[in-house]
Formats: sequence, C-alpha cells, structure tokens
Amino acid sequence: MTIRCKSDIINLFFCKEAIHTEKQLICAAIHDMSGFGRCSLAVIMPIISAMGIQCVPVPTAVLSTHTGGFGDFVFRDMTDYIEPCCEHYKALGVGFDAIYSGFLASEEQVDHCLSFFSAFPGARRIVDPVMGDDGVRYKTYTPELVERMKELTVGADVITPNFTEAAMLLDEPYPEKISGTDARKWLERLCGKAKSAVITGAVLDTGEHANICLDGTGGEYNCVCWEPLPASYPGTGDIFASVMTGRLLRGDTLADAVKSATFFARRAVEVTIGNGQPPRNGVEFERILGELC
Ligand code: PXL
Repeated sequence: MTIRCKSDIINLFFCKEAIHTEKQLICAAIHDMSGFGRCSLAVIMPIISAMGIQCVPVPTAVLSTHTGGFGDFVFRDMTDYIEPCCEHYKALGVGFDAIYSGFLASEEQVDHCLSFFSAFPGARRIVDPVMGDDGVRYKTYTPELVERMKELTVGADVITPNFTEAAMLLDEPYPEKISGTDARKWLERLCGKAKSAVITGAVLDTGEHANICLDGTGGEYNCVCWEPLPASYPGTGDIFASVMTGRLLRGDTLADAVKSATFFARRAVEVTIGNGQPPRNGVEFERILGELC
C-alpha cells in the first residue's frame, strides 16, 4: 500500500486492506469440557481458533477437571444435549467443514455422533477414540462404551487412537513395544474401518517413540519419530488431534499434518518441563499458541 494522505494511514492502522473475503472454515468439536487440567475442549478450542478456523464446541460432559488424578471431580453428563443441538444447526443451515469427535460420556452418545456425521455429509469426520492411556481405560469408560466406540471409527476420514486405544480397537493386548511391521499391520487393520489412521505414542521395538500414519486412500505410510521427554502429561493427544485437524482443513496431506501436530505437541511438553507443577495440570501450550497463527 502506498501512503499518500492521512486517511491512508488510518486505513493502514485499521487494517482495511486485510478484510477477508474467503469463507472461514468451521469445525464442530464433540468432546468434553474439563475446566482445570488442560485437555479436551479447553485446549481444542484455542488451538483450532489460533489456526484461523471457527471451532463450534459440542460438549459431551462438563467436568471440573479431567479424570486423571484430581480426586472427586464434578461430572455433568450432556447426553440429552447433542441431538437437539445438531437439529438446531441443521435448521440454521450451518455448514461444517469438519466434525471432530473425542471423549464421550455414554453409549448413547455414539449414536448421537453418528447422527451428527450423517446430518452434515460434506464434513470431514475426524474421530479421536478417546478411551485410555498407558494401557489403562479412563475412569468413566465402561467395557460397553469401549465396544461401542469401535462403531464410530467405521467410515471416519481419519482416526487418531493412541497406542492403548489402538490395542482396544483391535482387541489386542496392550504391548509395551511393537515391531515396525506389526505397527503397520495395525494401521492396515484400522484402515479396514476408517479411511485413514494415525497411531500416536507407539513405542517401537527399536526403542523409538513414534506417531505413525497410513493414508488409506493413497496407501502412503509415514513414521514420525520423536525424542521422548522425561515426563508425561494429560491432554497431549487432544493437542495433537486438534493441530492435525486444523492442518488437514488448511490443505495439508495427512503426513504433513501429522508432522506439524507431532512437532507442536512435543514443543508444548518441552516448554512445560521444569515448571514445578504436577503433570496433572497439563502442558503450558498457551506459551507457544502464537506459533500456530
Ligand atoms: O485427554 C483425554 C481426556 C479427555 N477428557 C477427559 C479426560 C481425559 C484424560 O484423562 O479425563 C475428561
């Protein structure tokens, strides 16, 4: 812009030239809202927003904290909310570019997520089958709910189980380590249901920690290894899945989206280590949120 007069300077300050004409992307996030502890919607919303995408939260439950280590958390089930909420958006003619599901509070919510997907057939379906970590089911997940979560992966565009959840989806015992060949076979089996699959936090028999993915549409396999850090935090799977979703919506390939998400989630852990806080408080992703803008 050439500055010729006073009004040009005013225009510059008020960013008149930065008026956007393209339609903003919209992502519905069907997940819980845990107040303290940095997981689920409390991290997904700021991350997706920072990537310039509108995030529409659809809470499956409201909790005072996540379920990992804070004692008697307050829990409000939102099972009767999701379907009328979906009906309202349909009536309004809201068009979602993606629907991303995560932590569910009841078996019925599996049906509600499936109805949500069917109501917006043009939206990409990202399913994070949140069920457990480190070989253990989360406190609120019954074996019945785990069974039903398998249904959500059918027809999803991308699923993002962690190593524990991948074992649950495939009815395999949780292994401490896995060979590269078996890890790839797991992805192929997951892609028998979903179009593409990512397994986060796989520990390979070489000792490497990796996020591995198979683009079931093009057949491309990728392994993104990362140097493990000496602490483990809740919510990093949600950080990973929301960055990956944002990058996919922005046009990245699955492999590139997985690389970006791995890098950001690891950086978030890196800037948190040594903060003197218990790991249950989560990662201080706010410190690096600007890097996503
Ligand atoms: O980050 C996964 C997650 C999501 N929601 C709730 C959780 C957890 C992990 O502990 O407790 C309520």
